[in-house]
Amino acid sequence: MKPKIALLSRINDERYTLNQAYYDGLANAGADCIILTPMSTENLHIFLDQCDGLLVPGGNDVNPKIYDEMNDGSYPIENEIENLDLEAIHYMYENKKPIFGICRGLQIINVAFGGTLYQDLPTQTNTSLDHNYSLNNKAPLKGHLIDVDEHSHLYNLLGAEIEVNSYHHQGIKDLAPNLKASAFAKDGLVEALETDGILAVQWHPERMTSLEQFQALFNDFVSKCRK
Ligand SMILES: [Mn+2]
Repeated sequence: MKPKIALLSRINDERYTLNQAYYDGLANAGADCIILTPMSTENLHIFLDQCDGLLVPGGNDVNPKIYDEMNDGSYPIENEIENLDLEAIHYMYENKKPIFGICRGLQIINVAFGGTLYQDLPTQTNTSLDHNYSLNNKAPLKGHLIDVDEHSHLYNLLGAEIEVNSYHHQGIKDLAPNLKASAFAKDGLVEALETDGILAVQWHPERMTSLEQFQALFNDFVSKCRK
């Protein structure tokens, strides 16, 4: 049977939404997907019990209250989505099922395990990189270089240095204690993290699957969900 992957919905303009590219990356890797909307914890667990893995996609900013900060450039906030993401991440992690985080997915995974975020990179860091390059230039295959840790799992998929796209204005400040950074932008910002069962990236590989290495991230995740 094909692996079943839970994809978490987003809210935009009073619609539940999810970009089709996430689905395509997983479907091309041989998985079936179910999109989960906010719901009671009890039923969320019942749905997740049926799934072999969890993809936490991109979305809006993480509510800084979760990491005990006042709002300073985080917008917009969707509290129902915060609860959905946090509950699903903790439940799948406890049940030892693979989790793949993308963009906001990486950020909320870090926050779920006790990490913090820069709420707005241009105003809160002295970086000279444009981490919103791909959005500003409508360039889904262009952004900035990253260095991948040679001792990481990600290194097997991407190699030592590769260009990734960049569609974010927030980023990891303090990494959660149980997570390991596995790639960095040239300004030092964490661009990927991993720990047992979790791999998360700050860029959008679902928009780069025309390049083999980025479809490989979906193939790798789905193969882990098969086990
Ligand atoms: Mn970036």
